Amino acid sequence: MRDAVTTLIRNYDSTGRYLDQNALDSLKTYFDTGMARVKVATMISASAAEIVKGAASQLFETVPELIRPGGNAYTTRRYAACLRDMDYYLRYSSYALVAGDSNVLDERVLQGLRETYNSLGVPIAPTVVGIQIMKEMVKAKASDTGIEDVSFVDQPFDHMLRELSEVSV
Ligand SMILES: CCC1=C(C)/C(=C/C2=NC(=C\c3[nH]c(/C=C4\NC(=O)[C@H](C)[C@H]4CC)c(C)c3CCC(=O)O)/C(CCC(=O)O)=C2C)NC1=O
Repeated sequence: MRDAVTTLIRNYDSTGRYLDQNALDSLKTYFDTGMARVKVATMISASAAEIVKGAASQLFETVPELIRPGGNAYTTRRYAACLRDMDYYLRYSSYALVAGDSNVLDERVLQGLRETYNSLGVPIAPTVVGIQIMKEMVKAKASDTGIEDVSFVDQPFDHMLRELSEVSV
C-alpha cells in the first residue's frame, strides 16, 4: 500500500535521482491539501451510512430493474451485498483521499473485482452510476464543510470509475 510520498520516493529511487523541482511541487500540492483531505475523510466517517443509503436509493430510482425480480440486487441478501459493496467503495476512497494515492484501491478493491462481478453477473454499468452518485454526494458535503477547492475528491472515485469502465467495454 502506498501514499503520495512513498510513491514519489519510489519513482525517484528507481532511477537513483535526488528529488527535483517537479517532486517538490508535487509534494507541496499534497501537503497543501493535507488538512482538507483529513477533513473530508472525517466527514465521510461521520456520514458513511447516510451517503451509502442515499446513493443506493438514487441508484435504484435511476435503474429500478436492479431491485425487481431477476435484477441483480433483488432479494434481501443481494440488496445487502450491493449496499455493502457501495460502502467498500466509499471507505476505501476515504483511505485513498488521505493517502493521496489510488494504490490502496488497486490492491484492496479493484484487484480481481471484474472477474468476481462477471462470474456473479453483477452489472458493471449501474455500479459505475452508483460510484458517480457517491462522488457527487461527497463533493457536495465536502463543500458544505467549507473546503473551497474540492477537486481532489475526484481522484479516488475517478480512478475506480476508469478501472471499472474499462471492464465493460
Ligand atoms: C473490499 C473489497 C471487496 C469488494 C469490492 C467486494 C465485492 C464483492 N461483491 C460481491 C457480490 C455482490 N455485489 C453486488 C452488487 C450489486 N448488484 C447490483 O445490482 C448493483 C449494481 C451492485 C451494488 C451497487 C451483489 C448484488 C452481490 C451478490 C451477488 C450474488 O451473490 O449473486 C462479492 C461476492 C462475494 C459476496 O457476495 O460477498 C464480492 C467479492 N468484496 C470485497 O471484499
